[in-house]
Amino acid sequence: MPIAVISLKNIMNAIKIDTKTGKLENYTKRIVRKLSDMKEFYFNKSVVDEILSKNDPVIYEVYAFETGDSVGNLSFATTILYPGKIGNEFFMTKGHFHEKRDRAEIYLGLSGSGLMLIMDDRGNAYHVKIKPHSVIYVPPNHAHRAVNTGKEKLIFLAIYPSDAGHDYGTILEKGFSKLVIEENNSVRIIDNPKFKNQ
Ligand code: PAN
Ligand code: ZN
Repeated sequence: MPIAVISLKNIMNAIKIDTKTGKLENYTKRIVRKLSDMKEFYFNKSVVDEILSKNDPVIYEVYAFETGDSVGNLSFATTILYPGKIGNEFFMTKGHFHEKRDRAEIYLGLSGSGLMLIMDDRGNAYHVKIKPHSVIYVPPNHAHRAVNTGKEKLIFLAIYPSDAGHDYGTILEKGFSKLVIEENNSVRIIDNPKFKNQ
């Protein structure tokens, strides 16, 4: 509970986002995800190993303002997803279902361009473009992953119930049913041959 009390005190003033850098004022948690933190999430393991033998690029950063995990509260976070590819697969977030599956979420694009993959628990997936001023609704019971298909940083704000939680394990085990790749200089969304539908 102390976290909720401190956070609510902090939130009695508006919180600024620097839309150029994606930094959120007064954040309570910062996460930096490097390739080594998410190497199992990319399709081509040998390309991952080859890159990691030379360097360990930052794929994305998150600045979160979390208000504890009590029911009824909302938390929010900015994500700065860098441009780049692992082989032909664009830089992306790990992606997750919410631990409490029925918790929905809203994304708001702030800078750059990319897309959100949204998938139900049977692997049925669709995508929505994310760019400045676009609002994306992630329905309950759907996994979600952001992909940077552009040349600039992709920056967005996510707003989610504070008790939602993140289940990365299911994605680690089964993967996403779609991959977002570059082919002949264009963005393609293809079926993931490694997706496990069980
Ligand atoms: C977002 C994500 C954020 C990072 O705030 O947590 O973009 O992606 P991963 O959590 O998949 O690493 C969100 O969806 N929160 O619920
Ligand atoms: Zn989420």
